[in-house]
Amino acid sequence: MGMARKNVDVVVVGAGIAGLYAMHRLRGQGLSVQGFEAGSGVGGTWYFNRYPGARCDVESVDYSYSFDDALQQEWDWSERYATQPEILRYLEHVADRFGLGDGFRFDTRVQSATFDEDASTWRVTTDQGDAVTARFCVFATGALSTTNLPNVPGRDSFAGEILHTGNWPHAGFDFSGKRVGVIGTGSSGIQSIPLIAEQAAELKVFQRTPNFSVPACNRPLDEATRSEQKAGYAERRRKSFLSGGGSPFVPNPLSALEVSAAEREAEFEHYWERGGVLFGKTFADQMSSLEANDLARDFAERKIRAVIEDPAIADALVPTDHPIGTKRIVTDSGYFQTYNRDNVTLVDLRAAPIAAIDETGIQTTDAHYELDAIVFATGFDAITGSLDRIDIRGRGGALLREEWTAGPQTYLGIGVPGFPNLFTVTGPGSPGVLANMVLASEQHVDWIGALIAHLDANGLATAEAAADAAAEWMAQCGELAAKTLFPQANSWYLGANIEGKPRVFMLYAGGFGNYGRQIAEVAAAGYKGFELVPAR
Ligand code: N01
Repeated sequence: MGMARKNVDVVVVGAGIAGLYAMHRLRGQGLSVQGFEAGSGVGGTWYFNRYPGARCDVESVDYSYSFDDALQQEWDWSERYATQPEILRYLEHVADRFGLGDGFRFDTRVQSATFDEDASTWRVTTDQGDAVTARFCVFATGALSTTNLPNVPGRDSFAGEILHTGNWPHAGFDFSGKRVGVIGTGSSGIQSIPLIAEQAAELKVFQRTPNFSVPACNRPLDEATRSEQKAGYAERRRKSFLSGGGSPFVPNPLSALEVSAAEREAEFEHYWERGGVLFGKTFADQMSSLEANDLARDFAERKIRAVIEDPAIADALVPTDHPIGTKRIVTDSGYFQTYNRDNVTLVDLRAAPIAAIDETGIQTTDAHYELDAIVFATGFDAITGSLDRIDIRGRGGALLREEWTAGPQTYLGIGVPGFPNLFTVTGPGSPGVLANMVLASEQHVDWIGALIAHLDANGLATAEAAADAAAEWMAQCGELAAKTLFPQANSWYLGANIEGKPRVFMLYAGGFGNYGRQIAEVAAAGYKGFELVPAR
């Protein structure tokens, strides 16, 4: 692999779902593009998150690109919810099919991006010594890619293996015969725990906060189902782009409070059987009314208790600190049942927190656990983390992470005041992770591509989000979030999982379809809210 090109129209950072499509779309409109990717191959989050049990919680038929009908007709998903290896194979296939890999320099981390005000260009440098000048920078760095490895005292003295779900060894890890500790019970912990339990001699799960998890109801897809899905793709995608969450499902329009108890129970049962995050759509007001949410929460609690043999363990596993859905509902396969196994112990950190890690294991305030391996399933510095660790300097040398110390400021989740021609894909201020990330990435990249085409067609050099437009946009995001129950959870949506991060709900909670309409209106109005500056 040679050095990167010195001078291009666009630098794309990241070769995950968004970066791959950006490479395809922007090249396709005649732009020269240089991509950079820290991993050794394409895939982004699906490249790094190789832990056992990793799979998507959006149905594969929906969690796939829509931009090319031949692609969606050709590709066969084997299961309703694909595993990480299958999704990675799909993304590698897309890269091959559209010849995208050669646009990226792999094993290369972008270190800085600096705006040159005189030339109206960005200078991008990497840890491999590249220095590239570009008119535009597209940050497709992902919402969940900078891992959070808590700095537990003594961590590095541990003599056994330390793993993080978000950066799993490519060769896998054999837990056979080992005493294993898993710290964290978010999606990554909950997906991996049942599989680790099957292999390990002993598994201790260190739980600080219990989480809601709904069985995936995963199943293999047969040929008939696949054919039916493919025949209906156009309609499926149309509905998805209009929907709240980017998949072709709409919430039940009923209020949980207006139906009879029997009807309510039947609806909960029906949506529970649909599996995973779809349970969040049982009633229209489940995410806005605490009273409605409590009913959903009570139903989920009964489901959890029904599969756990020991009531004391069930007590410890039932979430009590947040309304259901205000943290991403986990989509699991046999999670709660795992605690019925003889080789699995739940260590409740609310009763006795971790005090330290030492050479032989984990010390809580009341016991010591001897371990051969510790799995950190402790999540990510989400949404802003991957941007914050790059030195991004805009006009006047302003550093992006310093501009955002009180919380991210974007216009439409795409442009940033003071940072002309820099665009974020599925970044803060957009629906981001509240939507299907594949379609959300396509939506953003298409919009950015059209903006660049508009600039070039009109002799314009730069587009910069106006400060007042961004302030209004973020205020709107705050108002939308305040109408929901989201702010009530200590979630990574609010940065609550990272010490020192400002507590701001970072996403647009008004729905993917509504957001799409809003950004289309901005484009139709000549990119209202952006300052468009002619070339000199
Ligand atoms: O991370 P998380 P994740 N000591 O932040 C605990 C997506 N995803 O990687 O809640 C002890 O949710 C922490 O405890 P607490 C999905 O959107 C999707 O699991 O802070 N514990 C929590 O239990 C998801 O939401 C899939 O008290 C500590 C856990 O670690 C997002 O990624 C699969 C700790 C972290 O949970 C992130 O999920 C995987 C400490 N010092 C991920 N620090 C799909 O299904 C943290 N914890 C598609």
